[in-house]
Amino acid sequence: MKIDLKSKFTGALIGSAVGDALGAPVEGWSMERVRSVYSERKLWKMSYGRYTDDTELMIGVAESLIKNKGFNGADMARTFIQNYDAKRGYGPGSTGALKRIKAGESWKEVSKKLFCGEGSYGNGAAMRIAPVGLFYYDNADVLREIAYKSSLITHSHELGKAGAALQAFAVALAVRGQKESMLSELKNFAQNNVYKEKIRRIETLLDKDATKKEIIAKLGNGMAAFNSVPTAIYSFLRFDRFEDSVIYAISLGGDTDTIGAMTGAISGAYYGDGAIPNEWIEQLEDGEKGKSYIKRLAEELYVAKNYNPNGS
Ligand code: R7I
Ligand code: MG
Ligand code: MG
Repeated sequence: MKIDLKSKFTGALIGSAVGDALGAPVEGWSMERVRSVYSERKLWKMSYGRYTDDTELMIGVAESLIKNKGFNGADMARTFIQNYDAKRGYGPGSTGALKRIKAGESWKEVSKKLFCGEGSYGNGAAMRIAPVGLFYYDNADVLREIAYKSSLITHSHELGKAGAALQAFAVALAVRGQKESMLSELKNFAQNNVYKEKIRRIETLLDKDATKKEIIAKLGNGMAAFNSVPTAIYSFLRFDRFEDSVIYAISLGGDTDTIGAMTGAISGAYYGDGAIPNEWIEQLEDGEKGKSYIKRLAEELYVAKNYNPNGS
């Protein structure tokens, strides 16, 4: 079945927000503890439809790409700062970077000073990257370049940036309908050995119907980009329905809102917004920048993409 492009753009952004809101109440929990509140029932109930920093930052990425018809680092940083709501639960590195940019330091330099000058390899750049994957879905080189530049606002560690680029490319491949060929495409795309190894592991694990414990041990479920991005890709590839992938991702415990958001972005980009359970969309918050606004952003991103088809 052919799914139209606009539905894929909406699916990616709403899918990401849904995964975030579904995983948020259990963020940081073990796999066993998640099982104690989310039963093995087929469709989980979204009890609390509030999204977190993952979605708030993703909204900022989309707003800035739309406004500038492409990437503008100073504007994207400013947009993150304007949207920042501490109650959404930001990571310490991202909070520190945005505070320093607000105080006048350069958006290109601040993130390099974090973590004793190593820069962050947290998943904060990857979890917000879906709009970059959509806007540059047909141009892998520009996609990588913009994923790196947009990551730099908060994350300068190579593993943080490469994780964001890999997640963006997974979203792009999903938009293009390339599920069967996703792993071989990702293998060609990845330049960093840590991610190359993780992609090899995804392949092996998919072949053998692995247990959740194995996935946690071999791919990871923590806050580092090299643990959560591969797990999101695996969760998408293992199943054939949006809800099965997102439920699985969150059931692993750990950084559940973020792995849920990343899995939701890839799955939504593949299946389109029509595949996201209504029960979840209904529960998702709808305030000033809630689900109606996110849907509108997806449509505007789609229009902006058509206005700038080469994605330059
Ligand atoms: O990546 P970031 O924005 O955090 C995102 C997470 C998601 O789970 C959100 O849902 C929210 O809860 O926060 O924020 P960072 O602080 O840059 O990175 C997250 C964590 O990764 C850090 O707090 C560290 O624990 C770890 N980390 C590092 N540890 C040691 N050395 C990231 N980079 C390093 C490092 O270089
Ligand atoms: Mg979060
Ligand atoms: Mg998280």
